[in-house]
Amino acid sequence: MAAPIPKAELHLHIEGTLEPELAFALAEGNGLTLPFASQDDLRAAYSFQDLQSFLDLYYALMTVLRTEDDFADLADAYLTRAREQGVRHAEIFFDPQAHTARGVPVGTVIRGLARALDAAPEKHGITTRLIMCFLRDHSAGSALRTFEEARPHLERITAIGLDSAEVGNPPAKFREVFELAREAGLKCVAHAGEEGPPANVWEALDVLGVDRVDHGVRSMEDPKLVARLAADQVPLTVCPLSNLRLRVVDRLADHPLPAMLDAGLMVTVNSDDPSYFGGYAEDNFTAVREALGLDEETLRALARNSFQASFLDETTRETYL
Ligand code: ES4
Ligand code: ZN
Repeated sequence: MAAPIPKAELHLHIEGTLEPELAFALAEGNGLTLPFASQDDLRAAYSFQDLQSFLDLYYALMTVLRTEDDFADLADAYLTRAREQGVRHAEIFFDPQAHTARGVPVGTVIRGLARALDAAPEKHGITTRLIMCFLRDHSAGSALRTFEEARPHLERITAIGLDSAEVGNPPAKFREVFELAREAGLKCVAHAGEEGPPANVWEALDVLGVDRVDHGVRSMEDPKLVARLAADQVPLTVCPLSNLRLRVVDRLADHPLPAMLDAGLMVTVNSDDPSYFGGYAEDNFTAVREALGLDEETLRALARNSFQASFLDETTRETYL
């Protein structure tokens, strides 16, 4: 790889960085047997029809994560890969309910991740933030209970987010937990307009009051929404290889990224679930350069946007630009 462009990663599910090798090692350490004979067998299952078929495997495989050390190992492995891909700052999602629902306390998850993240500036040259996501296919009550369980750890958390199955689970369902988070001084983001319609992006903005929209690619179907996103320079964390693998687009060459840039949107390029979608941060930059013919100046602008759209304070942000 040529020297990768320094960038921030703003859309990264830590559970989606679980590589087959680590999954088998953690399974063995925890006395579990995976329903795959080998790492190659597991990789062969990474052929997805849509978001749900991916989520089924994603939730199944992450059951190997049990102990604080497991979460620290997962995050440290990601940070090693991220640095090789030019990442200098990472705002990392985690899914507490995917772990608490199977008996792993939220404190175990947060302490494990935080241990690796605390070491990251010195060990990897990467600063980080943590974003706690709620699973939108679980109830609003479950999100509220999870938020209260995480309250003792909120000083570790910068923002809340909303992820998992979008269709049928619109943002407004989670109005209350987003209000509580804002009262607690947290930033807010939500996946919207990935598989779901532009109406979900409107709701994320106007009902949840999000500071960034994750994905948002289907916003391009609604010219009034595009005008709103451009006027307010709402950051959109776009994930090209994810959109390809989950069949949001048929071919990378059809991806709306160039049209989004032409419309004056504040777009960033990110990796989502890199272990599953075939590429980390720089791999996504390379893929869009090759498939969409983006020039060096545009790629630099995307990297600059990634720092601009981050939750770093103004002074720290300046040091990256
Ligand atoms: C996700 Cl690609 C994607 N979309 C929605 N939720 C997710 N959780 C992990 N990856
Ligand atoms: Zn995502």
